[in-house]
Amino acid sequence: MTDLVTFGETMLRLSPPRGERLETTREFTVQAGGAESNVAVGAARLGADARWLSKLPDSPLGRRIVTELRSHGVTPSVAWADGDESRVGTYYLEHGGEPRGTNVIYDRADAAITTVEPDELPTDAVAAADWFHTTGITPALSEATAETTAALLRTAGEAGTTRSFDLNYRAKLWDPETARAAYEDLFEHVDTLFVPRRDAREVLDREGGAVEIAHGLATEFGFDTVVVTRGLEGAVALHDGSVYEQDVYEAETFDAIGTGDAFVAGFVAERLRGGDLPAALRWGSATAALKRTTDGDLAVTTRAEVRDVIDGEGGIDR
Ligand code: KDG
Repeated sequence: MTDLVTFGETMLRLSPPRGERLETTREFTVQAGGAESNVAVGAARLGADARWLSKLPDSPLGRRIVTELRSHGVTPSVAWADGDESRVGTYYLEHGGEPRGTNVIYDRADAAITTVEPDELPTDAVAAADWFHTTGITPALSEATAETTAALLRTAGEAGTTRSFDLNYRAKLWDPETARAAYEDLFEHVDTLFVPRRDAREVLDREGGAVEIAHGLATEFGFDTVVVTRGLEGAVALHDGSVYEQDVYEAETFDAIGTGDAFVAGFVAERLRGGDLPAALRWGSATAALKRTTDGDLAVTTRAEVRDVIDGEGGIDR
């Protein structure tokens, strides 16, 4: 039985070397990147049996994504589209540095996943899994992805699979009002919500601090668990009426993209091993810290490294 199933788009991430501009670079590093496969990779690296569901063109670019995810221990379950008629989404990432911010440019309109239907995917794998995870990026992509997201959450709910949803609001994909309406339609099918405090305020129209936000959302939508992330201020979780706080672990940031997904991966991996809420928050936070030290979307780490972060052990291993 699979521990974790995720569903969403994975793109090719193209980034110039640090210090070079998109306008002038002659070189790109190419990596796979997508919030839901980032979670699957992070959790697989921590020992979970993880499967990722998506749709890709049957082309060298589509196969490249599958090969990269497989190399990290994820099982891809892909609906293959005609390789000549469909496309892989791409995103360009120009690293920032004071005083210039990091810039993401999407080139993902009409990617293969925008036509996905639930019956193209192994929905029985969702029903058989312990945990199903998806994010607020997927319903933003097309009507078909929104409907498939809802269908998979329903399937998971009927089967008793725990369902988590990371809000992951992306302003370049839609506006706050449209996003909020779509999220609220899905919330009744979600057990654990991950939400950045800023998005709770700006997209979900919530007021107050993290604890108040978590209580409000849990009361209104019936979540078992709400995890509100607050960047460098750490995370707050509300679970079965109790509040838990988690600080961030210090990290030298090399690449912040994928930090939130690494947090979810560590959290879910620990819950799947039977860890309680405080332990899951520690694993989430430590996995996120390790992600920040490496290039690319993926949390390429090990259980021993996460344990060392939690235990405060680092330094040179020789
Ligand atoms: O969370 C990291 C994601 O933002 C990155 O993988 C790209 O999936 C992506 C998106 O849609 O922004």
